[in-house]
Amino acid sequence: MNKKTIALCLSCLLYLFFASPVLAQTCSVILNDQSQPKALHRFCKADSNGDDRLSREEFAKGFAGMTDNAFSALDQNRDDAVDLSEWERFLGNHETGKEQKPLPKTMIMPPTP
Ligand SMILES: [Ca+2]
Ligand SMILES: [Ca+2]
Repeated sequence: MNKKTIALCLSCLLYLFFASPVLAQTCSVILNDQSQPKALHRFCKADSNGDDRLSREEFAKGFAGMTDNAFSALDQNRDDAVDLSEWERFLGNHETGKEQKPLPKTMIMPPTP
């Protein structure tokens, strides 16, 4: 392996390590990790079929206080499910008292209609 190849491999590894922590999260990991935020545990407990996404029905059961409008606002890619990354983005936007890096513009929640 020459130096260029090694540098390329290293940058790929760094990219995977830093760019995809959200993608690496699954409910099976979260539910076994008590250090994960309670809101994530709640999301995963509401995921009754274990696909790491909440359908409208699962969302309504797990978060009875939240409206259908909230679901629509959370479902940013409009696939009629709230996945873990959408949920984490929501938590990041709404968390208080915890330092948050500013989110890129594309990740800011649209206003609730
Ligand atoms: Ca589900
Ligand atoms: Ca979605």
